[in-house]
Amino acid sequence: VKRDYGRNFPGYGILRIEQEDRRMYIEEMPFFRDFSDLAEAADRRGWHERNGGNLTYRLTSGEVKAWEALFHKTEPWQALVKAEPHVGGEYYLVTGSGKWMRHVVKEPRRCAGIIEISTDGAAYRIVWGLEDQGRPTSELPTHLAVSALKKRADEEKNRVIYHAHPPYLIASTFTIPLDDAVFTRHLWEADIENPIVFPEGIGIVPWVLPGSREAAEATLEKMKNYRAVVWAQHGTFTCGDDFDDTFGLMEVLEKSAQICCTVAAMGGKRQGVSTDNLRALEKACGLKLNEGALNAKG
Ligand code: 2HA
Ligand code: ZN
Repeated sequence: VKRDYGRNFPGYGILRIEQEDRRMYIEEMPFFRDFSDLAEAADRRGWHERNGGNLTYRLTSGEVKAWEALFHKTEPWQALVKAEPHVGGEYYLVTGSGKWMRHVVKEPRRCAGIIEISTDGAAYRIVWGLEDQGRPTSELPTHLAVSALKKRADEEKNRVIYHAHPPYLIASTFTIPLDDAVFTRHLWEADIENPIVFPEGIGIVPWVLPGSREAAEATLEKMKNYRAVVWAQHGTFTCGDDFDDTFGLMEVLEKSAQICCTVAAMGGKRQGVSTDNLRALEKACGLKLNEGALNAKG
C-alpha cells in the first residue's frame, strides 16, 4: 500500500530522478567507460574466449582525487606476490580473476574493481567493485611489474596494460622462430605502415607458466625495450598511454600476424619487403627502427 501511494504521489518520479542524479557511479566515469569499451571491442575481435585475458589501468592523481569519496577503505590488505615499491600508493582499475571480458559492461562491479597499493608497495586492498569475493586478475604480478617499470621511465605514460589471447599471434608462435628480431621483421613486412606503429619492435617470451613470477620477470626484461611482448603459445602483453593507443597497437599486431598466417597457408612468401624498402620508410618518416629486425630475415 505504501509503495502504491508512493508511485501515485504526484511528482514521485521527478523526486526519484533528482535524487538519483546526484549519485555518482564509478562505472559512468570516463576512465571506466574507456576500460569497458576496450573489453567489449576486444571480446568482439575474438581475443577473449571464456575468461582469457585481463586489463589494468593506473588512475591519474586527478581521477583519484575526484572519485576517492566513492572508495571504501575497509577491506583487509592482502600481500602481493612481489612488492612493487615504485607503484606504492597508486590505484588501479583491474579486471577480476576468472571473470570474462564479455561481462565487464553488463556486470562492472563483479568483473572489475579498483585496488589501492599500500605505500610500501607490498600489499593491495580492494576499494571498489570485485563484489562477491572477487579478486584481481591472476596476471596482477606482471601488470604491476610492467606498470612500475614504465612509470619509472615516465610517470604519465603507459597507464594501460593489457593481456589478450589473439589467435593469429598465438598461431605464429608455432612457426616463426621465437626471436625478437625475426618475429618483428615478419610482422613489419605484413603491412608497410607497421614499422611506424612499433619501430622499436616487439619482444618474444618462450613458454612460461601463466600468472607466475617467472612470467612477470621474463616480460619485464623485454618491456625494458618494447611496449608489446608475445608469450609463446599463450598471448600478448601490450601497454599504451591510453585505451585507444593500447587497443590500436594490439589491432596492428594481430592483423599483421593474420596476414603472416594467410601467406603461410597460401604456400609461403614468394616476395617480400626488402631491407632497403624499410630503410626508405625509416628515412621518410623519421623513425628509429630496431636494427636487429632490419638485419633479420623475414
Ligand atoms: O585471465 O588469460 O593468463 C586469464 C588469463 C591468464
Ligand atoms: Zn592469458
